[in-house]
Amino acid sequence: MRWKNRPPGSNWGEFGPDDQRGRMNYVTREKVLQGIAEVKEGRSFCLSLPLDYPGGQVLNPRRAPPRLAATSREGKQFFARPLDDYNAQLTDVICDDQVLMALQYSTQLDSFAHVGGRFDADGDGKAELVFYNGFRAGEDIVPAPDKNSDAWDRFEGSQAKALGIQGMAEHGAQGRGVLIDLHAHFRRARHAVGYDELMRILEDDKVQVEKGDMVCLYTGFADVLLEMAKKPDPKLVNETCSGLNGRDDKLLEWITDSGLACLFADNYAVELIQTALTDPLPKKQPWLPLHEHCLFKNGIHLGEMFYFTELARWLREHKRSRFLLTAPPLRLPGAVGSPATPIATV
Ligand code: UVW
Repeated sequence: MRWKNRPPGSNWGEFGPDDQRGRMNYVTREKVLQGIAEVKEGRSFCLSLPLDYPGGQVLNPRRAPPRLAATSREGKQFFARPLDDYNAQLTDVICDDQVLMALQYSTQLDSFAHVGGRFDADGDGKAELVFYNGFRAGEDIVPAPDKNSDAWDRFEGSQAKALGIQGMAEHGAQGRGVLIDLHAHFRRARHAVGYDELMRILEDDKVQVEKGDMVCLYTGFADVLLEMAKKPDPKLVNETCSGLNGRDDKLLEWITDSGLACLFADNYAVELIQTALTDPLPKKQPWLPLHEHCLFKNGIHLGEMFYFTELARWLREHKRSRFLLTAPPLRLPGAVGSPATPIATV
C-alpha cells in the first residue's frame, strides 16, 4: 500500500491500490450504451472553444497562448513547399507545422496529477506532497531539472509518471453526458452555487444525475470570452458568471454520493475561485477546495472552458438534458492536462 492514512472524504483504494482511472471506472460499457441511446437526431455539437481563446495571459499568467510555426528541413520552411524543389518529377505541395502552447490554456481536461495536497499519507506524523491514491511528488509526479535560463524550456522534462492525462484517453472518455444549465438561472451574475441551489435547479429543470454520468455545467463564461475576441478584460473575467461553491461541504458530499464520473464546465475552474493566491488566510486550507475534492481525493477529472452554448440551447428547446459525450484528451504520456475538442451527439 502506498498509504496508511487516506484524506477524510476520499475514496482512495476504492478501485484498487494502484488505480489511476478514478471515477472513470464508473463509465462502463453500460454507460456508453446509455449515452448512445440518447442519440436520436444524429446531430453533433463541438464543445470546444477555438484553442487560441481566451487570448493573452489575463486568466492565468502561467499559461501562454498557442504559437504555430512551420517545420523545416535543411533550412527550408515546410509550408506550401513544392516537392519539385527536391525532385523535379514530384508534383506534391506540403505544409506541416508545430505548436508551442500551455496544455491547459483553453478548453482542457485536468488529470489527477494537476492538484495534490500536503497530507500525512504514510502516518509518520509529517505531511508529504501526495496525489490521488497516494502517488508521490518527486517519485511519481516528477518536476523538471532547472536549466537556469529564461527560455520557454527552462523546466523541460517535468513528468507525471503516474496519473498522467493519457489514462483518460486510454479509457476512451465516452459515455452519457448530462447538462445542468446554471446560466438559465443566474445569467451572468457572479455567483458561487451551493448544494441547496443546485438541488433546486435539478428539480426545476427535471435533470437527473446518476452514477457514471459525465456532468456538464453551462454558465455562459465561454460566451463572455468569445465576445471579448481574444482581448479579455481583467476586471470582467473576475466579475462574471457562476461556478460551483467548493467551500460548501454539502455540495462536495453530493459530488461524492451522486456517483458522477467527471465534471466539466464552460467557466475557468468549474468552482468559483474565491480568494487570490496570496490573500491572508486564518487557517490551513486548500486554495481550490473543489479541485482538492475531485482531483486529489476522489479521482474525478475536471474539464474547463468547454463551449456549451449551442448544445444548452438545443437541449432546452427539446426538453432534454442527456446526450452522448465523447471527450478524450490527447494521449500524451506524462502530461498533466490536455487541450480537448469534445463532442456532444443528440
Ligand atoms: C488552476 O491552476 C487555477 O487550475 P485550473 O485551470 O484547473 O482551474
